[in-house]
Amino acid sequence: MTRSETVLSALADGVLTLTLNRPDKLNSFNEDMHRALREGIRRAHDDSAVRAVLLTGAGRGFCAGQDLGDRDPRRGGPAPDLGHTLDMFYNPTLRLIRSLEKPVVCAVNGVAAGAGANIALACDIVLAAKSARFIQAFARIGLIPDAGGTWSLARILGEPRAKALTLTAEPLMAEKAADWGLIWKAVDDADLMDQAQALAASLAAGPTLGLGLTKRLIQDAATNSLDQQLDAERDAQQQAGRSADYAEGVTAFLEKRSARFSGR
Ligand code: LHQ
Repeated sequence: MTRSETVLSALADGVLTLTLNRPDKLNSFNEDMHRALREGIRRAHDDSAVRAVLLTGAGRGFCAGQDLGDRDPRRGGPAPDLGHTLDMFYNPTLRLIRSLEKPVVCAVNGVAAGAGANIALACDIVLAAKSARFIQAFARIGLIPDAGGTWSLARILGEPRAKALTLTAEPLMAEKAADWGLIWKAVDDADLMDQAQALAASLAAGPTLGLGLTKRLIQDAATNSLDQQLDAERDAQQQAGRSADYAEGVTAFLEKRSARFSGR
């Protein structure tokens, strides 16, 4: 399988759909898939035709984290430097997702384990099939939760639930994940892709400059003081107020019609 096949990429109506595509391995990451996903997200940064991203998985799983067959310890040799793997692969991708000033929707179509779960949680709006489960599988193999998991779980869930999920590696079903606020929605399996595509399309047709600024502000709120955040809101609102989308939004409201946003 070539690199481009390990992540399928399709752009339509402003939505770049990236589909993790190693279904026989539950879309676990090998180096090709790491590179292909990173290239996909980088394209979303660089290509103004991309106004939203939809990330999902092919087959019955979303992503089972790192391909554990890639570093079979039975082959012997020195222990791998997994910190290097994070520096080379997961961390740049996580940073690209979080710094992308465009909405990223994730459709978790099946099991999301290890780094696969935490990549989903790094996305902006996460929908999951009701049959999907999230597993912080790391403790089963002697690792720590990576791909931003310790950061996002502790922030979203608080210590008690974050610790229980990561220390036990118990699966968390999609509906409970939604009840806990870890994801946006759990939907019937048959409806997942329709709902995720409709959501991504409606975001892509929206005032994406303002949506991108909103994403950044919400993320920065975690580390800003109120004073810093008020200043950041002022600066972003100044920018949004100068956008063509603001003028179009207000004009459309006054003319009692739907707005036609351009993302500028
Ligand atoms: C897999 C995998 C997989 C290879 C399913 N690899 N083949 C790690 C190291 C390096 C750097 C830093 O970061 C990380 C981050 C991580 O992500 S560590 C966590 C790695 N992931 C896991 O530990 C999860 C391993 N997988 C599982 O526990 C199960 O497969 C889950 C619970 C995800 C799904 O269980 P089932 O639905 O029962 O499916 P299955 O186990 O039968 O898997 C289907 C196939 O996919 C099977 O292959 P086969 O040839 O037997 O049909 C699995 O071997 C393969 N597969 N995950 N991570």
